Amino acid sequence: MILVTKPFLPSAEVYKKYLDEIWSRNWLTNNGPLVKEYEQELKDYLDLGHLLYLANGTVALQIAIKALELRGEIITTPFSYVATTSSIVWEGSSPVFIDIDPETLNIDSTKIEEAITPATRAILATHCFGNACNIEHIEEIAARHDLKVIYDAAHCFGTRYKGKSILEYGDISTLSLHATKLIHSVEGGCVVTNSADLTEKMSRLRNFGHSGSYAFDGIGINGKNSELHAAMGLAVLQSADEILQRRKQQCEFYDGQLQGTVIKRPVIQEHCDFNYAYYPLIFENEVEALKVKDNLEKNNVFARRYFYPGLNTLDYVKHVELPVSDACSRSILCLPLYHHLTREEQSLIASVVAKSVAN
Ligand code: T4K
Repeated sequence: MILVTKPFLPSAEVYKKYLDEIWSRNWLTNNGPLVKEYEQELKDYLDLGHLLYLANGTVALQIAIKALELRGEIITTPFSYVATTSSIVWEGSSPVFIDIDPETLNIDSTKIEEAITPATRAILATHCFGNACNIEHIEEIAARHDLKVIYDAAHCFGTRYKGKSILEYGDISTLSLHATKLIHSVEGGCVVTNSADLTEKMSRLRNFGHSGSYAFDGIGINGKNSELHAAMGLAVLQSADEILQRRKQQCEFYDGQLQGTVIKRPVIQEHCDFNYAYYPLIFENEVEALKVKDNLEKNNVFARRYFYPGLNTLDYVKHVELPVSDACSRSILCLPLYHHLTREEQSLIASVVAKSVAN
């Protein structure tokens, strides 16, 4: 059985070395030494000034929204994982969905201004599948209308934009380090900002609002992560170069195998040094996508409909029709992609896809 992804496992020996440290210290969580070491290594690897390691990418979004004190309308994308929208609603704001760009699958920045109302507080855009949004345009609009910008960069470990980590853009960017991600720590996430003040504030927010052992500064949540997760993160990070490099080769291999078919692929935003996190294919319509999915399943291959259904159809949001996103959600499939996926497996998958669209 070939699933859409398979978490990367580091050598058990490397992981055990970190576990031995944990056993000898008897320190398991609450900003322990491995969490600090992991934060530093992530900053070094990604070349970032400020980063906080959190429990997951969802709490990272919630903390970002809370830190920027957003209450009102947040303009956002309908084409993302559910956490992008649920975190807005969870934090007491309303998502205002606008359509996506048919080429990049990211929020269509030309549609932002017409959605701005006196209640608009921010733009929350996903760099979908690791591909950059139209950052310049989003930030120019945000500056003109005095709006905050959060990027859901859950898929973006290793993506660079204009020569620096994509996580450096926006007021805050969030990352996921979930087991299914390119680089992971089982569960995990990060918030990244260029502001030392915001970092300090988010550090309090992730720790119940503690400003001292017996002192609190505002409301907080438990967004911390543990020494065991940091240990896995540190062990996986040792293979980051190899993982990123192999992923690129695997995507290029799929490209080669699918060359000549009529299947559409997202266009990578200019100036984006993409991380090849996912391999999405956009078919002509839903019938075609489901036919391919079905044929793959007959061969024990399980592609996924990321992202279906559109977030504008969730039962706790105001429904709007968004033709590009609605059509894309129905006609997209992500092919299996993970470190140990072999050339033979990729060839089989590509040939089933190619034959399905030819018939
Ligand atoms: N924003 C965006 C844009 C996101 O994509 C996500 C998460 C978030 C925010 C929130 O970040 P986190 O709070 O998760 O850190 C998966 C992941 O659970 C989720 O993290 C991810 N996005 C989303 C795109 O994909 P599912 O529902 O597809 O997961 P699941 O359990 O079906 O797993 C996918 C495949 O991986 C399955 O075929 C089985 C395989 N698998 C999975 C796990 C967990 C394994 O082989 N081993 C495993 O341990 O959501």
